[in-house]
Amino acid sequence: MTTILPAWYPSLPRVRELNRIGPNGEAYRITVVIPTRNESANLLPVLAKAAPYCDELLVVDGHSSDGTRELAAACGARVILDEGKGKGAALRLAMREASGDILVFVDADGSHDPTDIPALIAPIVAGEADHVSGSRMLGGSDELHATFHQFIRLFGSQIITLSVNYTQGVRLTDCQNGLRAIRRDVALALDLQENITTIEQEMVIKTVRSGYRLDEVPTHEYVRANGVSRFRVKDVWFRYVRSWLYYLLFWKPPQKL
Ligand SMILES: Nc1nc2c(ncn2[C@@H]2O[C@H](COP(=O)(O)OP(=O)(O)OP(=O)(O)O)[C@@H](O)[C@H]2O)c(=O)[nH]1
Ligand SMILES: [Mg+2]
Repeated sequence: MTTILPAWYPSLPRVRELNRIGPNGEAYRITVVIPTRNESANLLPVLAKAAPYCDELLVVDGHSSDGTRELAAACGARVILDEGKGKGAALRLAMREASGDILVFVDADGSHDPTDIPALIAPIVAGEADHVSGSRMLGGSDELHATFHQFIRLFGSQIITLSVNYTQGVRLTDCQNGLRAIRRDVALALDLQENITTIEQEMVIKTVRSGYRLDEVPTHEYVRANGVSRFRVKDVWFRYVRSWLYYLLFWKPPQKL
């Protein structure tokens, strides 16, 4: 992959301590998927830090009007346009389009640290997990604790996590994080349906209920680098509650691979 970075940008070494060879000698191709919607002010360091850890840098863009796509392409990323339905639909498109065996999802707003990628993929490469979620409860968050709105988000998220733990016999700490890695064949087998950020809990619940192995690693969440969050609980709470209850109680797991 050719990465063109501005002359002033500090050069980064190519792939470092990233083991992509499994116990039986199988080599995994890694695709980092970065969903973007008007993130030109934040994208460059995310691309630069993620590039050394992957074979394919796939930016899936939500019809940005601020030059995000042009910037991503100039940095050597492969850029695709989503269907205009939201982040969940964008990730589902990227799952179909990606060429990697392991997909790593990293937000473009600076909330996630791409240097967590080796820790996220290690259990999959070792054959010990099919899906690994970053956990803000284990790694800390600068975004979840300060305001009443953040408290409501955290409270709702914890209720969902507890319900998954006690109905499925697991001990998860974070069902909503956007930072995660998953085997591509498993992601496709989950037959994901959500169009917005409810896709995170859909992925977690379907992984557990289908009998795939879900692991968590501590990852820290940072405040978005530039711009303001568009997430409003009042606009989406109903979709979170509906998808949570549907996938946990009514959805029937497909045949496991
Ligand atoms: N392709 C695509 N990406 C999106 C879309 N909506 C948001 N994103 C990206 O998805 C990532 C997470 O976005 P959100 O969590 O919805 O928004 P946010 O403003 O970061 O809000 P917080 O959850 O508070 O951090 C960011 O990189 C966004 O640019 C969309 O419709 N399409
Ligand atoms: Mg964010």
